[in-house]
Amino acid sequence: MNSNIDFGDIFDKEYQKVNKMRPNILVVGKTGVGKSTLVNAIFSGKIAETGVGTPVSKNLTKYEREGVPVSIWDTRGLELKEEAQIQTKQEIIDEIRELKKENDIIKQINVCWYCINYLGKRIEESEIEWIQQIAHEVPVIIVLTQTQSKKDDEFYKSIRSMEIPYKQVMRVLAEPFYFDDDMMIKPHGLKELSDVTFQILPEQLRKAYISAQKVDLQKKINTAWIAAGTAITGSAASAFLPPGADLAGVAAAQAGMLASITVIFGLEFGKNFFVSVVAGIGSRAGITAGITYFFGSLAKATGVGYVAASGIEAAVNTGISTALAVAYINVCTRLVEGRLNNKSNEEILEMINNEFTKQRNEKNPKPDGLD
Ligand SMILES: Nc1nc2c(ncn2[C@@H]2O[C@H](COP(=O)(O)OP(=O)(O)O)[C@@H](O)[C@H]2O)c(=O)[nH]1
Ligand SMILES: [Mg+2]
Repeated sequence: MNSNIDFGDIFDKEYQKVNKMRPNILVVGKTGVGKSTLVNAIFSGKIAETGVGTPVSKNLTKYEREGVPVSIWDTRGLELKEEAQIQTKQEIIDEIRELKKENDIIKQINVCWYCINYLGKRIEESEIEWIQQIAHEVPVIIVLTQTQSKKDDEFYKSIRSMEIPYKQVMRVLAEPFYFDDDMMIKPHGLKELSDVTFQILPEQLRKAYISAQKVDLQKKINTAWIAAGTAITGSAASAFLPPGADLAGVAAAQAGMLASITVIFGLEFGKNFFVSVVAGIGSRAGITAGITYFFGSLAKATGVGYVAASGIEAAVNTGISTALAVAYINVCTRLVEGRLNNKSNEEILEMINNEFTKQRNEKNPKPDGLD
């Protein structure tokens, strides 16, 4: 029914737009402090375990995973003895500088998480110097990992008072910490770290970051809504279709809008989800009058051909697209929140349709979870 639209291709195009602008995050710290655990807690797809590492230089490897638009940079050689480390550290600094020289935000390190294990309660002079060197090259967030207490104790104060041009000192616990069977500290600080990172990143890389992270749903909703607005405004200009016009353009614009929302919601809503659920929206027969506008199916639905069918005014098109965006964002939100576990694609489709009908009757439709 939607044979003229290649949904897989539309998804790939939207993903590539975001993927091109992926941020580079350098994660540094001694072995065992909790770097991998932290990366896996903040981003979708367990990049630290399953990501593919590409050596970028002698001492830097970047880890990436399909569907998660972020690159995690890891250092090598810092497990070595003290003397060997001095040289490695200098080489790493040189490599960071080299990347910076290109003056291209997508090639350089955009932010560094310098991880220190809070449980150790101490930091050596040589490590302080090392952080200082990095902080002169790139924005550094000092991350105190495995923090159990958020009391401002001496260790925390001593880290904060270090003479290093860091951006922030953040305390996190990436996974629950168990004392006994019945005593547990919940993870904390992840959303806060994620937000500070987001603020530091260049504007152009923020959308990819929002897509890759999984700890801040609010940002996904807000960003998806902005993306929908941009798509709707863009297509409104060309939305009045004189009789005889092809509806494929409107249809592709709507599909593109939904693809861009899907990408922002992230990996769990990959291409398969998009192709199987979204393609279904326009192909369901006998549903509301509004939804038959989707994906160029209007002409078929009215049964009178293009002349009558293509006279869609911009305002009508905008209203439909807006209601569709809100419906889709609301359903994606519920999916992320785990409220729709075990629902089939067919049931999800039904839910989008019901939401759409509801939003069509709203004067001023907006996603539920909007800031
Ligand atoms: N409970 C708990 N354990 C953690 C946390 N972060 C790290 N760990 C543990 O510390 C160990 C080393 O963590 P890992 O992430 O592999 O450290 P890395 O070498 O810096 O990548 C693992 O056994 C983790 O389970 C945390 O936030 N909570
Ligand atoms: Mg690790």
